[in-house]
Formats: sequence, structure tokens, C-alpha cells
Amino acid sequence: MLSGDGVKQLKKSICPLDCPDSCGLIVHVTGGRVTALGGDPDHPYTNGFICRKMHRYPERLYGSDRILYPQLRIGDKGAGKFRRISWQEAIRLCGEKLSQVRDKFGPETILPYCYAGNMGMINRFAGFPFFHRLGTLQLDQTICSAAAGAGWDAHCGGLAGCPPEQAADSSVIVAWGIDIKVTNVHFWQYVVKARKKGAKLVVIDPCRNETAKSADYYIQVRPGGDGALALGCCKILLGWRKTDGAFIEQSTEGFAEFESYLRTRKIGEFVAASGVAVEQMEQLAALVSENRRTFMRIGVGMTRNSRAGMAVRAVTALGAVLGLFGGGSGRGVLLSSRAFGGDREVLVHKKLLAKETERINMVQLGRALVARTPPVKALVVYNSNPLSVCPDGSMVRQGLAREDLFTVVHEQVMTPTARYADLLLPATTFLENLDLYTGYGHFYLGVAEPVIEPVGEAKSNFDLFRLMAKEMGFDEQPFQESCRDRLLQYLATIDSADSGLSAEQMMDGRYVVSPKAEGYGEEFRTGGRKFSFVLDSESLAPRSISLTCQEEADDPDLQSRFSLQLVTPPVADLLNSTFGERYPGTVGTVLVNPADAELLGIVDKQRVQIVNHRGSVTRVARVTTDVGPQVVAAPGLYWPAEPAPAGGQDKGINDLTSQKLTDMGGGATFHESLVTLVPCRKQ
Ligand SMILES: Nc1nc2c(c(=O)[nH]1)N[C@H]1C(S)=C(S)[C@@H](COP(=O)(O)OP(=O)(O)OC[C@H]3O[C@@H](n4cnc5c(=O)[nH]c(N)nc54)[C@H](O)[C@@H]3O)O[C@H]1N2
Ligand SMILES: Nc1nc2c(c(=O)[nH]1)N[C@H]1C(S)=C(S)[C@@H](COP(=O)(O)OP(=O)(O)OC[C@H]3O[C@@H](n4cnc5c(=O)[nH]c(N)nc54)[C@H](O)[C@@H]3O)O[C@H]1N2
Ligand code: SF4
Ligand SMILES: [Mo]
Repeated sequence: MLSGDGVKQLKKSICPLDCPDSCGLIVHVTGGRVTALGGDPDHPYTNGFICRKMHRYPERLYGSDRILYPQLRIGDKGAGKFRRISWQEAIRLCGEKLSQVRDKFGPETILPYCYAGNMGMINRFAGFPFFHRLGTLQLDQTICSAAAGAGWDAHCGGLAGCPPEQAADSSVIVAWGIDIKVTNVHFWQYVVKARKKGAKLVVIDPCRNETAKSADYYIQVRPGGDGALALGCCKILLGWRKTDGAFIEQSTEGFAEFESYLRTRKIGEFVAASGVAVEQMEQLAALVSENRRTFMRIGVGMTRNSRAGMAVRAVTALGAVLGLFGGGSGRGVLLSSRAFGGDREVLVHKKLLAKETERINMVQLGRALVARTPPVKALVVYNSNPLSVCPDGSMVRQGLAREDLFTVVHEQVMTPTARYADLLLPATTFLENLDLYTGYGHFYLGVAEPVIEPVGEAKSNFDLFRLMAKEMGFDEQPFQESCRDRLLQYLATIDSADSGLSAEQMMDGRYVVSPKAEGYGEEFRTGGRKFSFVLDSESLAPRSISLTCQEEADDPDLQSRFSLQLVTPPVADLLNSTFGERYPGTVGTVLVNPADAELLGIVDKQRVQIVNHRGSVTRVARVTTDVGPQVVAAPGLYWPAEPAPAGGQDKGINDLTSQKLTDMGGGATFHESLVTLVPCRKQ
């Protein structure tokens, strides 16, 4: 029974947001309406606690920005003016337009664009079978963890991360490029437990972030300086003979080459490239080597620059030198849990793609829309808000404004991207559809049933693409199956043999633990797995873990014009750009070091323009040593005010970031752009 009769019901669900915690939820439903959301105390990792963002989700669910029915653009592109149409008309129109574009310009002028607004495995990938069958361009989904994954896999292969619970028994926890108290809040419980037993927390970050403010040691590394810091520590440990010789001997390869590279370099090079003084490097090396029970929690913050892959490679090398991959109480390295395998083919049906088509890197959407030949003629956006999250936002906006581009946006709320739609379609939230969720910061999965009927005329991604397939006359098996069928098929490919549960059993509302949660380190101790310090000759990346240059931050021409490196991390109230509608027109802050503020004539709480060759954005300056010299931090992907202030233009912080890619994985370099600050004149 979905709709109640005035009696409050408590129903289980799972948070669908792109957050490592993937919380178990209890949803309060009265008379078919959600009245509150809380944590599920039965969830073994999230333990009944949820963040403040999700507490406020009912406001989003029923907010005035919610898109309730299909709509067609009536105003200028981007003006956000639409008229209501029926679903029948919407699907017919969409089918007609996509067919026209395919027949006239070819299917490789149609671009699907999606990411992780909804982490449910079925809905997240629901469009792939449709676009494969249509033969469109393919999207490389690189915007978040591609660089981190490539750096990790370079030396660790497909290794899973260490279960976060291990950290509770550590005596040193290193938070490296991650703001645990903001982006991975449930990990904090293990920090608290460990500290009660005397453990120390070290935070390595260019910004004294929320986690750093509560740390025992804070190391203010330069953005992009992590590789140098990790290599410097390795060199110091070698000099002290404080490496884990047994682990290196039994479970690694290529160490001699790594060692000889380190011996040829002077420690001063690592100090200069990391911005971390040698005394502080030694302090870190001493802490992690004297405390056998060291846990490194690595975040993706260190991978938003052009040395991203190398940073992760060097940090994993430090983990190997310390023997942390061999496991043991309180010892481990966690970047991403990678708890469940599962066969993605069951979700994406790549076999429906008749011939391989060009791949577009999602980070370079601006270029794809503005400069590609032949031009992209139709864009279908779902599960993403590219105008806010994609780098070089002004170029994305220029592309979306093209009169000859047909843009479909399937959304829950009126985002900056949705305002540019020609055809706007209403999407369900996780409370209104079935799906399966796995966390990337822990080792549990669960299936969540809908707890209410769809709000307005919203349809799930799965239902949208099934309707579209029918309209286009696609009748292959994947377009016949129900959401539940697909879910069961996918579950059947997950390590169910090891968990001892059938797909049906995994559907019954329990939290399923991955077999990988047990026995971290065994693969290295007894399984014959080796950490290789060097890459094989087929790899495109440098063979050795070594110091490399940065693309934008080391560009002398740009440096001469823009002296500050911009870091753009998340804030607690937003999840990427999700919830932006709750804070319209919020002018976020930009943290600037007192030395730079003085040089630029900026005082605390003054409005400033952050400017570079790509664009300019207004923020409120906070003058603080929380960032080092020549670094500024502008947290939060806030949405611009609508309508834009008189004479102004609608903008977001990504107007300043670049489409340049990371050294590995084709990721985004969100934390590397060069900028300057210009004080706003008093109004
Ligand atoms: N509240 C909230 N939680 C979130 C999100 C959100 O938007 N809001 N986003 C979610 C998503 S999709 C993801 S991928 C994760 C991301 O979460 P994290 O893994 O924490 O990564 P980031 O948020 O990019 O940055 C974390 C920290 O890295 C720092 N940093 C920037 N450059 C460097 C560098 O070169 N070296 C080092 N050491 N640190 C650097 C930033 O200052 C920041 O404090 O969080 C998820 N959780
Ligand atoms: N400057 C800067 N930019 C960044 C980052 C940064 O740290 N700095 N972080 C980057 C990272 S880590 C990531 S992961 C990306 C995230 O990029 P996105 O995945 O685009 O993330 P969101 O901003 O959360 O936008 C997701 C949109 O999907 C919609 N949505 C949610 N569920 C559904 C659904 O079921 N169906 C449909 N059709 N829509 C749905 C939501 O309403 C929301 O508007 O942003 C990146 N951008
Ligand atoms: S956003 Fe993260 S912390 Fe908040 S409820 Fe969702 S999974 Fe939990
Ligand atoms: Mo992300």
C-alpha cells in the first residue's frame, strides 16, 4: 500500500545522493505525503544519523521549484519560460525531434549527458540502452573519480578499499584531500572512537577545512603538491630505514627502481613542489612510521588538478612503503570502497550499439557544444546539472544558448540547466521509484521501494527511456523488461555467491554486506597480489612515480596575469549543485590569505570579483590564514540569482574553471585554475 489514510507510517529507504555514506533512511509518511526523513538505526554504518541536507529533503520534494509536468519552451533559451504539455505530446515530440536529427545529421550528433544526481544503479544507467540502440555519441563519465581511480589502479590493480570501520582501531588517521566533516560525515564516528583511545588525526589540505579545524596536525600543502609531499616522506623514511621491509620484500615489485629515483632527488625539490617545510614532512613521516596502526583516508580533493593521477600514485606508494596494504588492526588505505562488482552490461546493454561511436568527455561539454564538427544537434540531459557542475560554465552556457540545438532536460527541479531546455520533463525522486544503492565509502548495499506515489506527473529515468524506446519502435529485450526485472538481473551478477544471498533475498529490505568487508590485506599477505612501484611499458602514464608539472598552474603566461590558484570544494548545505534551489542567489565566500588581500587592496567581508580569462564571479572575501599565500578557495556550487541582477549575468563558480584534463583518467581540474581578485566598488 503506497498511500496511507492519515495514519503515520514509517518506511525504509536509502539516500540516493552522490555521497560516500549512502545512508539508511526512515521516511515518515502520512496520508501519502512525506512529512520527515531520519536515519535508520539498523544501518550498520550510518547508524541512524543523517546529514542536515537530507533532513530538509521534504522541502525539496514539495518545493515550488519542483517540476511537476512536461513543458515546452516559450521564451528565449535560458529564460526559463515554458508552457505545460501532456506526456503523450512530450514523448511524441521528443521522438520526432531525435528521429529528425538522426535522419538529417546522423546519430552521432545526438549527445546524452548524465551523471550521478541519483546513484541508484538502475535509474543512473537507465538511458544507456536507449542511446546505444540509437547509435548516438557516447559520454565518458569522468567528472568525479576517473582520475582517482586511474591513479589507484596504476599500482593497486582493482583492489578494494579498506573498510572504514578499521579506522576505529588506528593510532594515526590521515585525512588526505578530504573534508571528512563535510563530505563523508559518517567516517567521523571512527575518528572519534580512535581518538578516545589516544589516536591523532592529521589533515593534509591547502585549506584549513572543517576537518582540519578539529585535527591534531594540519599540513597546508600547496594545491597539486601531494605527490611531492608523499615522495618526500618516502625519501625520509628510506633515509631513516623506517620502511616496512617485510611487506616490500614479499608483496611489492619494482621497489629498487623507485628507491633509486628517490635517491637521485634532493629533498628540497619535494619541499618546493609541495610547499611543506622539511620539518613538517619529517613530523608526518615520523607519525605514520612510528605508529604501526595508521589509516589513510584519501579523498578526491587531491585529484582535481593536472597532477591528479600522480598524486594518488605517490600516496599509494607511501602506503606500500609503510606496508598498510597488508592490513592488520587499524591499518589500511581507503579511497573508494569498491565493495560490489556487478556486471554493468546488464544495466547499459552496450551490445545494442551497432558500431563504436565517438566518445565525448563530459568535462569538455562546452567544447562539444560550441566547437565540435559536425555540431551536436540534440542534447538529452538527465541526472545532472551541467551548467552548474561542468567546468568552463560560460562555454557550456554559450552552447546551451544555440538556437539550432534541441535540448531535453529531465529534472526534479528548475536548475540553471533546466532553464535552457526546449523540452523539460519531470523526474521522480528516490522516494517515488524503486532502485538499488551501494555506498562508495562503505561496504553495504540495499534496495529501496518507492514510499509515495510520484509527485505531479513525474516519471523515473527508467520509465522515461522505456517510453522513448517504444516511441522509436525499439523492441529488443532490454526495452521489454520492468525495472524490477533489471534490478533482479543486476543483483544476480553481484557477489551473491559469497554473501550467501539470492537476488530475491537481497530485495527484501535488509542491508547486504560485501564479502570484501572481511580480510583486508589478505590478498597481499597470502593471495600473491603485488603492489608494483612501476608501470609496465604499455601504460601512457610515466613509468616511475615522480615529480611532474602542472598544466594551468605552471603556465608562465597565465601566472603573469593571474597570480592565485583557485580551489572550489563542496559545502555542507549542498550536494554538488543539488539543493541549490534552496539558496538562490547566495553569494558564497572566497577565502584569501592576508598577504594577498593586502597586495590586492581587499578587506575582510568585502565583495570581490574573482576573475580570469574565462569569466568572473562575485563572492564575499574572507581574509584568513586558512588558505596559504597565492591560494584562494571558493566553496560551494551555488546557483545564480534568477532573474539575474540588473545589468548582470547568471553565473556560477565553474565559469572560472578550465576544461583541461587530469594527467590520468581524463578527469576535471576543478582546483587548479588561476585567477585574480578585484575589489567591487561600493554601491
Ligand atoms: N556536503 C557535501 N558532501 C559531499 C559533496 C558535496 O557537494 N557536499 N560531494 C560529494 C561528492 S560527489 C564527492 S566526489 C565527494 C568529494 O569529497 P572529497 O573527497 O572530500 O573531495 P573534495 O570535496 O573535492 O575536496 C576535499 C578537500 O580537498 C581539498 N583540496 C583541494 N585541492 C587539493 C590538493 O591539491 N591536495 C589536497 N590534499 N587537498 C586538496 C579541498 O580544499 C577540500 O578541503 O564528496 C561527496 N560529499
Ligand atoms: N567547481 C567544482 N565543480 C564540481 C565539483 C567541485 O568540487 N568543484 N565536484 C564535481 C563532482 S565530484 C561531481 S560528482 C559533479 C556532480 O555533478 P552532477 O551529477 O550533475 O550533480 P548534481 O549537481 O548533484 O546534479 C544532479 C542533478 O540531477 C537531478 N536528479 C536527481 N535525481 C534524478 C533522477 O532520478 N532523474 C533525473 N532525471 N534527474 C535527477 C538533481 O535534481 C540535480 O539537479 O560535479 C562536479 N563539479
Ligand atoms: S547526503 Fe550523505 S550523509 Fe547525507 S543522508 Fe545522504 S548519504 Fe547520508
Ligand atoms: Mo563526485
